[in-house]
Amino acid sequence: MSSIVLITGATSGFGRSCATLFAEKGHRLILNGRRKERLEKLADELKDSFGTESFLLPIDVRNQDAITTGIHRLPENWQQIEILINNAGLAAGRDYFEEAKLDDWNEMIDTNIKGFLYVSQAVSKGMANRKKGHIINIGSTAGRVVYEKGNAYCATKYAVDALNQSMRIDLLRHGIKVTAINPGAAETEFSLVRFKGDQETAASVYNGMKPLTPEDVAEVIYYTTTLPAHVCINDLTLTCLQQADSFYIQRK
Ligand code: NDP
Ligand code: 8X3
Repeated sequence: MSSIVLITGATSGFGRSCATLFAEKGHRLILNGRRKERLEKLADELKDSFGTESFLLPIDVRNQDAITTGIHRLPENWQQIEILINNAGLAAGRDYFEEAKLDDWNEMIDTNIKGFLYVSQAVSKGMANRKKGHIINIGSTAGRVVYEKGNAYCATKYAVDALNQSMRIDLLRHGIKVTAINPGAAETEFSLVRFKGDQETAASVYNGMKPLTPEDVAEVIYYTTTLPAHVCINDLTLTCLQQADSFYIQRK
């Protein structure tokens, strides 16, 4: 059955892989991200490959007015969002607590928590009215076990965990599914963004290991949407074979 799926952060990594997989499965997509040209190219590719209809929301999730209005004023035939993949996010920097840049902390908190909240609330209002929907929140192993120099990034992912639990409870009365997906290390643009374009440092994060791919994560996300109506995965952590948690990694 074809549903409308809103994916935040669809220009790269997990979001992009989810867009491809959900398109392949026949869904209609609302694609969000700041890099409009990437969204346009992706939408064209999905149209060519699968005949997918996409609606673009090239909005910074930190922009409260723009993101809220953008979601509330979707065209009539795009309003019935059934699945939200709350994925847009980033790590900025990896520094000792007393040395970290306040701008990095602000950017992560504004995106990973505040932007996440704006999108979630705008979408959940419609889902609550329709008494139907599935919200998938992308957390992290960093929201389960804190690691050295993870400070504010870990805190934002602990916040996603808390908000996931909170949404599951508050939206229970509306019959809305809420699922946290907590991936471990996955090779996307994540580390390149975290280390501000330093390719060598970004690549070293995955030295001696075969990390998750964005396609692996998309497969697991998709699986959670295929279960019978009465079954909800509330929380799911996945890592590559060589990683047990944020701390224990068996590198070759
Ligand atoms: P990428 O950097 O590849 O993708 C991040 C996506 O988020 C991009 O599409 C980016 O789009 C979007 N984004 C970032 N900031 C904003 C913003 N302000 N407004 C709208 N979109 C934004 O990284 P991943 O795919 O790895 O990361 C996706 C999520 O997964 C993040 O929440 C991350 O914390 C989490 N995660 C990542 C892991 C990993 O090891 N890779 C593991 C666990 C969790 P654009 O720049 O065009 O706006
Ligand atoms: C991303 C995984 O371990 O780099 O959330 O924090 S990690």
